[in-house]
Amino acid sequence: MILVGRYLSPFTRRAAIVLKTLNIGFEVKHLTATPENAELVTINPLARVPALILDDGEVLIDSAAIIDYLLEVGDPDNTLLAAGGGDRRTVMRLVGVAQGTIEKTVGVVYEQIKRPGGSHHQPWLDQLRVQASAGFDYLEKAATGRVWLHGNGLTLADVNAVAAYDFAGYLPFCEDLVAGSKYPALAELSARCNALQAFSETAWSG
Ligand SMILES: N[C@@H](CCC(=O)N[C@@H](CS)C(=O)NCC(=O)O)C(=O)O
Repeated sequence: MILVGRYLSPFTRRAAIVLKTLNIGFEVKHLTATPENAELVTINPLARVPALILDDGEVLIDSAAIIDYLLEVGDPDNTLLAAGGGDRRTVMRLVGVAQGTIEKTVGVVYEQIKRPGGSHHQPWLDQLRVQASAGFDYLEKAATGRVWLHGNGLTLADVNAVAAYDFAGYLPFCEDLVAGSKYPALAELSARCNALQAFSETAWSG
């Protein structure tokens, strides 16, 4: 199968981490995410990444749909996400906050790079920063005093939280969100996760 996107995208990275954690073989194809990219538009009409092209040509669009499929075929013991009940709801809540934090952090970047002449709309940028910071605050609280965000091992909650935290540190447009020692528990969680191949092999190196 082919994962379309590059690891700078936290949405692509979270799908890649799940692929690697579950030992599912895949290739990566980097296509620039703009509507002018005709090849990407044939894969995803929205011209967004990630997409996952299965071996029979079927295309999965959106990281949530990709991960849903990967868990179905590659995680029969439900290690990354419990099959049901309170454990599943807790992980999904943390995943939801982390995914929203990623969306707001990506928004902070886009607000600064997509407008002409380096301009931006300050009230909207401020709001995005407040929302992203609230997400990181929430995840920091959840990570404090714990090895993993939920239970005794790596779950989808850790994958998403680390994808969010690491992404913010990758780019000058958003690194201040997590700079310094603002989030010690998330920094520790990131270090712990990045000791695993699924994370280190998908870390963005520029
Ligand atoms: N909800 C989507 C979001 C994907 C997304 O926004 N990806 C970004 C890259 S980080 C993208 O393709 N941006 C281009 C655009 O939206 O125009 C997912 O989880 O896959």
